[in-house]
Amino acid sequence: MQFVEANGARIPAIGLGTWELRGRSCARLVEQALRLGYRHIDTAQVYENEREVGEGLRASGVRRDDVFVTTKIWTTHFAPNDLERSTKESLAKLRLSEVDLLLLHWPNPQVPLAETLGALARVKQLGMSRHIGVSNFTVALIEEAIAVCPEPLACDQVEYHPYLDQTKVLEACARHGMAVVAYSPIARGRIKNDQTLAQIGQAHGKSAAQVCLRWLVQQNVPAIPRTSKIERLSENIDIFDFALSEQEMGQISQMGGAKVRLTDFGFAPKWD
Ligand code: 1BO
Repeated sequence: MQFVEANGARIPAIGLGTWELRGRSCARLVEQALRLGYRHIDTAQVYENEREVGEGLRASGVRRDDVFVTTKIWTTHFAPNDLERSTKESLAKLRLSEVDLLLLHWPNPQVPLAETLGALARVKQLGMSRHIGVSNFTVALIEEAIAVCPEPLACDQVEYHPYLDQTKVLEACARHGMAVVAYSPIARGRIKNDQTLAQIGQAHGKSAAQVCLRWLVQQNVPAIPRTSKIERLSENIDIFDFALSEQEMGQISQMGGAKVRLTDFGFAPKWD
């Protein structure tokens, strides 16, 4: 497993995304992923599966300290007291004393960012999270966050795959030592049938999805593919025994002009 260093955090380059995984199958996937060598699990309050993520973690037998666990605070808990209270609730569900990374899930303009980030920094200082960061933040919001946050931010977790150019966010994060963490890294499965990626994969004996994940990791972008199929878990992590050439990397990056954004809501910020 490779790691991406970001403002003190050491983030395993491939993690398991758990959005839309629920109940026993979520716990089983987390357990299986960890047995297969995953060391990074991503959850969120709004996914309603923190309890099952914790169960899978314990069932795997992997030492807690060897696993990087991220959770995210939902936007309705951004008022300072509420943020602290809901973090405690998340930890109770996960049955952990701390997470590795705690993120603001989406920007919420209804609560001043300085107040929310002050509270997020405080839960870090209280030992509830080793690192803190944001998710779905634009460049302007990253700059604002950096200016008001008393603690370093480790990452901005955003939708990122070959069909969505994220150059601006990548540059802003790099300026501040932050990682970009990619969710929906295989574009919710659409990548699997991509002819260009499949062709590149043929030369390396890899699938289109593996080429896509490799393209992210080679940019120092940790990726958190979600799958509900146990057989896909091994495929998604088997990307560390080959490398894409500069020309292949460039060819894939050019596909970002498609501007395919799969996760968008009325409350989303005005994207870069
Ligand atoms: C509403 C959830 C978006 C991805 O984390």
